[in-house]
Amino acid sequence: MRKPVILITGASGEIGHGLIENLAASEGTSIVTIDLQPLPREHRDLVDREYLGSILEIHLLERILAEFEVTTIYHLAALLSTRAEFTPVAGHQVNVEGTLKLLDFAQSQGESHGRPVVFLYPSSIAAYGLPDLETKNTSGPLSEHEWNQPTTMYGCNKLYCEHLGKYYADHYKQLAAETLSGKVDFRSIRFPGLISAFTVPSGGTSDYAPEMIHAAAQGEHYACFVRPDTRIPFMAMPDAVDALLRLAHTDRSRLTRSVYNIAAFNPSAGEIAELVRRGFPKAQIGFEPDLKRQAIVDSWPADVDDSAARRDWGFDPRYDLETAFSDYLIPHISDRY
Ligand code: AKB
Repeated sequence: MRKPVILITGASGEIGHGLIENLAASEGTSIVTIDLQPLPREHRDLVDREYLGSILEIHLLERILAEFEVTTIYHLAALLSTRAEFTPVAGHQVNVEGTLKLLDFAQSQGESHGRPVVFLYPSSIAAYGLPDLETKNTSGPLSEHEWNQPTTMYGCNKLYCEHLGKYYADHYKQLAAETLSGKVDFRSIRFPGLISAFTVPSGGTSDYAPEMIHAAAQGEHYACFVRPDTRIPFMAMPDAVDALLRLAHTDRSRLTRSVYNIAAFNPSAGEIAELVRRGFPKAQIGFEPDLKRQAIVDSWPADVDDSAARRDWGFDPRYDLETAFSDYLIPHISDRY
């Protein structure tokens, strides 16, 4: 008999950090992880098996298939938007080919144990691409289907994989004599920029917000790479982890779509700097826009419409902008440094 487990890819990254702690806290949950980087020491005891390696290594997935019965997959592994612009082919390999391998793995798992594998896929506001600032500033909160014209490799990868997931869930091998779809229960969240008190991201283009606050807490000068008026949606990490768990646990019959926007607050970079200065009065923050990274953030929406997530699965973030700083970020980050 194979042991039922939850599989997390990219488990050593930012979302994995909070997700492992939450999942491990619920009794009877067994966790298997894959990442190129080892898990932090405090997480090693929380998981049943840690595989060190790439999601592109097919023999790793075969070993997991042979040994475990995977019920749910949180596919967090990805090369983020800035990094993928420097190495687009590697970005495509990890973000698209890696996701394809995981979807195929989920299909095999579902076929072998007979139940659909719940597949959680973090997509991103990078799936959008607005043509210019005027359109961005006048189009209001975007729904999931609007302006799906990403300008980055990462955004293209995310948008395509949203479709790939739907294909596996609904149309997989649709010309075969027997019905093979329905073995992957694909559910995706388009995340805004995420800000964690415990980890600092690397390789993203929304990184200016977390970098600004972590630099201030360490007494370091920070040169923000976007203009003060730059506005995109953000969210505190605990709300992102709660959202993944809540979507994973919602009865499929309540879901009217497979891709959901979520958002919590959408401050400008200047407003973030003010809040950071309020928490850390000695913060030294300057603005030195990098025009190329600026163009990427300018193509992302100023706000998104998350009414479908609120209606279908009760998305309701705990933190707004004020409380994210006062109750979560400032106290925890101050403790950390
Ligand atoms: C990035 O900046 O690439 C990510 C994202 C917005 O998905 N944080």
